[in-house]
Amino acid sequence: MKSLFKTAAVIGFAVAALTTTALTPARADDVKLGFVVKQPEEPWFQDEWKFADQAAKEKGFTVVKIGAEDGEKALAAIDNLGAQGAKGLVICTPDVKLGPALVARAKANNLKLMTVDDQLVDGEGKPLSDVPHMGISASKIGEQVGQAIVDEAKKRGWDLKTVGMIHVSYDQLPTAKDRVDGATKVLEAAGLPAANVFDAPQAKTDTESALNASTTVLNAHPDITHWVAAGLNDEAALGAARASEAVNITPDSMIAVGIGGADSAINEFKKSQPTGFFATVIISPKRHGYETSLNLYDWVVNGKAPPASVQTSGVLAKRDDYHDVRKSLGIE
Ligand code: FCA
Repeated sequence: MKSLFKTAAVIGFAVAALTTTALTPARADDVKLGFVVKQPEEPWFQDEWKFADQAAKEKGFTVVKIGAEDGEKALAAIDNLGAQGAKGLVICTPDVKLGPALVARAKANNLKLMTVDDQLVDGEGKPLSDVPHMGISASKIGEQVGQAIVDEAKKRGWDLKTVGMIHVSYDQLPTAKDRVDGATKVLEAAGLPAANVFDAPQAKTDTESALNASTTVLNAHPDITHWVAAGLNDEAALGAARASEAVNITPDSMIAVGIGGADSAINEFKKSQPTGFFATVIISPKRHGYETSLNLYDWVVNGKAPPASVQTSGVLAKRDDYHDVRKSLGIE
């Protein structure tokens, strides 16, 4: 009898303890959150991490930063975070089609899940809209790229009918397709013939892949003397610019405009002479790193769900004004 009472008391105590744990908001210094990115070597993602760290420092939580270059690593990262007792993660996935698998894995590990930059899709390619997401307004930013190219081509007195476009594409990623489509639409509306848009599909979203894809295009059209280039990010535009240099197209015959504005672009602007990388649309690593982390923290600690979808904007910057633009965005 005595032992039965004892057992009941122990169970009662355990239930009380569990209830208390469930009701007590987590203390900041107990909270661990993951920030997983697909390309940790890319300056954009390093900036996201930097701003995630800033949020963590301000609020007193811990950010665990993990690079996951493929699906296997992304799933392992989620298990790893679960094993460490993390409460949630922000992810820019290496493959958006992993959507349902990532959601299931986060759920199995009791982790709240948010996405940044690249939105998850289901088996049919539809966005997983119940996972909170912060991305860029891809079509609009692509149109800004197109407009910057058109304006500069006019300034240089080019006849758009004779200009070739290196269309650096990575169509399996919807935000990439929307960005490049936006740029192409503006260029064609301004008079660049659709027949002069040459697709340069990248195997990966880095400079080397863009360089390889662009080189093929340039080699196939030695008759064209004036070139423009657009792609999903600064690395894509840089790859096109590097390819033009390799075939002796001078910077005054090339207008490549990127998207990002992290060190990949800034280092280019710092060179003593202009290159074919003419401009970038600076997007905000602060919003994508700092704000996503704070939103996730608020969700974990206060139960306040993040906005379902946020689309951030961008501002055009060139060699001569990038400092001012960066200052106005609070990233310098
Ligand atoms: C994608 C690209 C990155 C960056 C980000 C906002 O993830 O691969 O380079 O542009 O969107």
